[in-house]
Amino acid sequence: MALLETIDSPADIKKLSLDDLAALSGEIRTLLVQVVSRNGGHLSSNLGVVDLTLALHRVFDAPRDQIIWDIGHQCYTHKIVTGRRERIGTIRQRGGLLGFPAREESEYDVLNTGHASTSLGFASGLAIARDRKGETHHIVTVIGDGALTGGVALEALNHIGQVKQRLIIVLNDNKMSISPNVGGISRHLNYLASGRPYIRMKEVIQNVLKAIPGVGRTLFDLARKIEVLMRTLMVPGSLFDELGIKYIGPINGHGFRDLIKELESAKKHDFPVLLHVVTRKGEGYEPASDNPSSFHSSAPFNIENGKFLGRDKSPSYSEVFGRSVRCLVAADRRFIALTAAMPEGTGLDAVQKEFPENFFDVGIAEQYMFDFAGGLALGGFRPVLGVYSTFLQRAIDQVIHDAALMRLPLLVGLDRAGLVGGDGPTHQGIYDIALLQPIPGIVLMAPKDENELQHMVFTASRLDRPAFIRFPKEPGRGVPLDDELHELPLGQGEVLRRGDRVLMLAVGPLAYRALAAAEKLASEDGIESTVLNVRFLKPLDRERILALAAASDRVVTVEDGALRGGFASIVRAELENAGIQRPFLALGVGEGDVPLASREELLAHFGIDAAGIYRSVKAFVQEQ
Ligand SMILES: Cc1ncc(C[n+]2csc(CCOP(=O)(O)OP(=O)(O)O)c2C)c(N)n1
Repeated sequence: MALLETIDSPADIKKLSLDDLAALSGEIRTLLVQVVSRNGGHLSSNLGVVDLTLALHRVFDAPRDQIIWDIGHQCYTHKIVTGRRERIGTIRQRGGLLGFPAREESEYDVLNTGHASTSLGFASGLAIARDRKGETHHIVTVIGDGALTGGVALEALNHIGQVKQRLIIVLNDNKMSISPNVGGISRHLNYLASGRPYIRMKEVIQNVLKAIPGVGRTLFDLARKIEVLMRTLMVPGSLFDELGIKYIGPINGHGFRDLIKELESAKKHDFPVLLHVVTRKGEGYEPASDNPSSFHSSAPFNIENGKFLGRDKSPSYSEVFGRSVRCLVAADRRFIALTAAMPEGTGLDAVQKEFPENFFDVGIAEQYMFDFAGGLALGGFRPVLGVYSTFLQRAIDQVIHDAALMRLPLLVGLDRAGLVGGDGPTHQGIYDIALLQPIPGIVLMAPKDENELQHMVFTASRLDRPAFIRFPKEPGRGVPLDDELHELPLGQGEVLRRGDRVLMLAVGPLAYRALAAAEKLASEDGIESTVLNVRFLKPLDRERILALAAASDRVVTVEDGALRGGFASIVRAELENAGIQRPFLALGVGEGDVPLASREELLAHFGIDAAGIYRSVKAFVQEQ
């Protein structure tokens, strides 16, 4: 790591020769593989942009020039060369560097990001602000071909082409979102990257010249010059040019000479330009370049053979969700599985593989996915959507305005609901209860384990209105999975244990943690509790909850989500309406930042692991 040790800031990159840059990128790749093999992380995306990142920091003067990373999952090299080299080993770990850019971490990080397609809007606003203030720095945004499929990025392109502010968009095209990228824009990028527009133009010019009798050598030379000129000016048929943004490319994203030359010349324009940079995901580490999807968000792995470590034996909630949807499709082809660029993450690749006709990946387009699903439902089909809780936030208007008001029967699996380890504040799934519970007519469930999840998928598939099932990112409990699925009685919870001192109302897999706490309270402290697995957040098992509360000394709610507006607020309001006054303890995610940590550490941090629940309930009982 000889060279890398001399890089304390981007200024040190500017001194290097092209050969040194190549050597440095090799050292950085080795470091990235080492770190991610231990901590997990977005390996293939980061390996793909090492050269691009070095070229950017070579050409631009950050932090004066502002370099923005869309999503931000590919920022590791940026972090390494902007003064965080020595802390890179702590990335994604408690107390360590975030795996995404964060303003509070460094002045080189322009935006806090994690969700896709936001960079262009910010860049556009920053460029207008700069110009109004008479400042002269550059604004450069790096957006992937996947993130470019997000509607908000396309809205930004539309506006940028109109306002025409000075701005450099670097399109990092590796043909991959997490999985192979999809859609017409992706096809258009392939067309541009292939150089076909240029070849076509060459043919046109040659044909025109051939049609002129007696064409001599000089005219052919002229034609060649016109070709070169046209190529640098504009590739015909580029969508970006049509929108008013000058297209430059394609550029080899692993060649420093070209990258530096094109970035330097992009600086000279006083209107928006888009540099189409072609990179390879996983570049430099064969297991990742051979299998970029698996190494997109990688678990720790063995560097020698690229095998992932410590894979859990019991299927994850995502896998069980995917398999359950696959069963629905197998039995009834009206069911159609939908994902917004997360086939593997949501488990719906199980449907994609076996029933490709009954599966759609719509790109990073959560809002569109809900409207598309609405259309399918109106047309008599049964859409099943897999979406992470944090990305559902994008589509709340569609849920309210398009699905709920028409009571369309969408079945939605809300994956990664609750506290999420490793990815930090942008990826927490803690707001879905608060966002969904006021919406009339919907159903919201939370299974206590993976077997209950199967039954909930089956139950939701029988409903005639939008139904959401929230489940976390944690290994399944390894409980037996029933072969025969049945409908759960709508709006009914499940009493797991009875006792008269404390009523614990627990959401999702926290029910087992509450149960463990209740057992310990009984055996060690003689405090008996009832534990209700809530199952249905909406419709709520209201009568039973009120009756149980009336029969208990105290009420405790336990949820893996934001307390404000969440389950605790619902129960509190119900008790108040019914005139039942009991000392009340709400356990969940309080206000304030969610720190970077693993899921188990976060549960402990917020006191909603078994030990935390035990401690809090014991103190609560002893209070009076
Ligand atoms: C709104 C939103 N939906 C889904 C995701 C999950 N996600 C993270 S990275 C990614 C793929 C991004 O592809 P691309 O922009 O091409 O970057 P690459 O990883 O290929 O470099 C997706 C879908 C997200 N971050 N934000």
